[in-house]
Amino acid sequence: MKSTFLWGSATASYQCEGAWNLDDKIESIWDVYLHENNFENGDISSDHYHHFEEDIKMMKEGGQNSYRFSLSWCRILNQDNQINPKGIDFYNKIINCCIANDITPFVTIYHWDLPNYLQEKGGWLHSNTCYAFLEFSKVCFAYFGDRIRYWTTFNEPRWFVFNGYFIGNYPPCHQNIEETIKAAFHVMFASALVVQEFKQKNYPGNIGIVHSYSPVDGIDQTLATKIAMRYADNYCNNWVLDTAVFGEIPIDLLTELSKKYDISYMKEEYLKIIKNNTVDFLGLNYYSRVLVKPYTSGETSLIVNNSGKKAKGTSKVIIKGWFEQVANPNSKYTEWDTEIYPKGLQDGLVKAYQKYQIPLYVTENGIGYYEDVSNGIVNDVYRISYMNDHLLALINAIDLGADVRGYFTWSSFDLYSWKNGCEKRYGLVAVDFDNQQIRRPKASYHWYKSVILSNGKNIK
Ligand code: BGP
Repeated sequence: MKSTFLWGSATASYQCEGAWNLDDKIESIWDVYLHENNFENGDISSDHYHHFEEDIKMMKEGGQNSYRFSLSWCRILNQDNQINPKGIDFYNKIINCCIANDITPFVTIYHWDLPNYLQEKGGWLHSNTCYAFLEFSKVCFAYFGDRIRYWTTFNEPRWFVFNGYFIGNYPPCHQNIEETIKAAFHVMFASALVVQEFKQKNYPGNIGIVHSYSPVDGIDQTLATKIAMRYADNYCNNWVLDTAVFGEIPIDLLTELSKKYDISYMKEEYLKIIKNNTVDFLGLNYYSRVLVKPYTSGETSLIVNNSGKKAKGTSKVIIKGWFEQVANPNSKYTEWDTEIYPKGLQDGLVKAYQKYQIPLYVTENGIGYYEDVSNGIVNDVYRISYMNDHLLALINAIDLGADVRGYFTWSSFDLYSWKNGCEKRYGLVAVDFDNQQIRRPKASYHWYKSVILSNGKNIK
């Protein structure tokens, strides 16, 4: 591994900061949605807002040299688009603390916590939100750009757009295919607007986007399966990756969509901005691949388990006329029905590099588990084994020629797992949510440190 390789871990503002209404922060869609429905929320969560120094020090002591975190729009700007100095101050402190500990900050501008007032004005269905996002990004660049060298515009457009507008289990909880397509387009346009700003103003460093990467495999080699794989790849990956890297939405995808839907809001002037403002690198979050077969029957349906409860064998994706996702009877699955398939990371990184030819970072990878953190050290051997196998896949991909420059495990410490609540834990460090958010490193934290110190050599 090169000496510049980023060995890190990742979090997101809403999931870990807590302090939901402190220091003039305004409400995000998640605050409103979770409060209104009486769902478990991130009001306090890991209270990173008050523990960030301790957390960053632990990263340093754990050998990590980079921290991926996101900026909360709701802390930085108020409803009248005025800058909140307390929000700026908070992120200045985080960034400075990273730098003082030799930790490279790796910043996500948007990890899903849209200001609620913007949702009330139409959210991602409205191009005004794209320009509001540009204004927010300008503030981020102006205040933090002197010290940040790695920026990403969005975390996982597919995940938050499909959950919010198609499945309806994330705010704004719509179930509408036309809206899904429109929101997806606006997010990709907003990303390009921000890339344009970054490049025009010549900020130092690089800018990318983070994608929930699902490399596609087929059940066999037949032509029908290959066609299904192409549909699945467009659906899962290409609309984000091709659009961000090549500046073009796949034409066969647009052809399909335009047969059924009005896509006239994809104006030439917007497409031009997308074309001319492509990313410098890709952040790929990898949890699993997708295995597909040709479509047989049934309505379009997307069932994912993020109820917080274990539910093996319940996930299902059918896109009518395009493809069906199938389970592999020979694979292991997590309790939340995610296939554990490290080879998918190796293949996916090689494939992505061959196609896109720009630097890649694995910006999330990890396993959620129910764990008792109330006493002693959590002996998370399953996490060690999961990370070992995925790091081996990453090293193999580098050996096969992929330019992979960093690995961030999800997550730095236990945090709020969206609709899954706080019980499903991903952290290298345990957070005792019932006992003043006390932190205790898990076995995986020490193991990861030894991996980093060996520069990956003790991965087997
Ligand atoms: C990714 C998100 C993260 C994180 C992770 C685990 O999609 O970027 O924010 O939450 O998935 O998912 P979950 O917490 O739903 O188990």
